[in-house]
Amino acid sequence: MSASEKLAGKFIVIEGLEGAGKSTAIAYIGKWLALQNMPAENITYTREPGGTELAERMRDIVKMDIKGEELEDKAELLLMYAARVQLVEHVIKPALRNNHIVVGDRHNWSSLAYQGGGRGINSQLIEDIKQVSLGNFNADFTLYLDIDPELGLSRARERGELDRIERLAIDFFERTRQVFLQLVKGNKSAVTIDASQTPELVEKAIFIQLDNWLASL
Ligand code: Z5A
Repeated sequence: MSASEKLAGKFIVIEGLEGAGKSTAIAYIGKWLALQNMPAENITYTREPGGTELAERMRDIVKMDIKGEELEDKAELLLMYAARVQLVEHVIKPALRNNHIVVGDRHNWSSLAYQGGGRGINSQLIEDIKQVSLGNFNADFTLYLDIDPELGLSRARERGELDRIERLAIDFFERTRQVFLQLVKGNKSAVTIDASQTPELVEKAIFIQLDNWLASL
């Protein structure tokens, strides 16, 4: 079986804190897929929250500041899952059925890390919401880009104004990071990439991990 046949119908996810370099890493994954002769028209890229018209509107709500009304943590969590259900049902599952490879900028682990670790919402409650909304649907392979939150936020700051979540205190991101690290530890189909390295080294590390994963398929 060729590499592109093995990769057809698979869902790869990139996770990490802001400024970890997810957008940059996704371009490296695209480059790697081209090396595997995966036709560009058979690659679907997604981002979360977002990726459908309704999910993008939910993304706007999650990011916006409304004077005099705080978005409740549980409302934020539910919006993340509402957006995810729209994306999974309308884009990801149809693409996988069509033998596309799907490359996701964030997925379920972001909710466990940000809303669970960062906000402190009970992880069992998040698991229950995940089960109710997505069942056993999961990524086939997750690349977690690990970065010290100070460094990630300084990169994000250089790019422009910070949004509602990005302005939270550093310990929020420390807790978020710890959950990501735990999730990778407990999952055989996930790896950590040191995102504090130069872009060239990050690219190299991603290629090695993707090669290893492909060899295991
Ligand atoms: N969120 C949540 O709370 N719960 C959920 O379930 C989900 C999401 C799904 C999404 O915002 C927000 O929603 C996010 C989590 C929350 N919270 N915040 N805040 P987003 O999509 O707008 O933001 P993001 O996902 O964090 O992406 P980002 O800020 O755009 O970061 P990035 O894609 O990881 O980084 P980048 O754009 O590739 O790189 C950042 C800069 O660093 C850029 O200038 C690069 O040129 C530079 N860069 C990249 N790599 C390197 C290296 N290796 N060295 C030096 N500089 C680099």
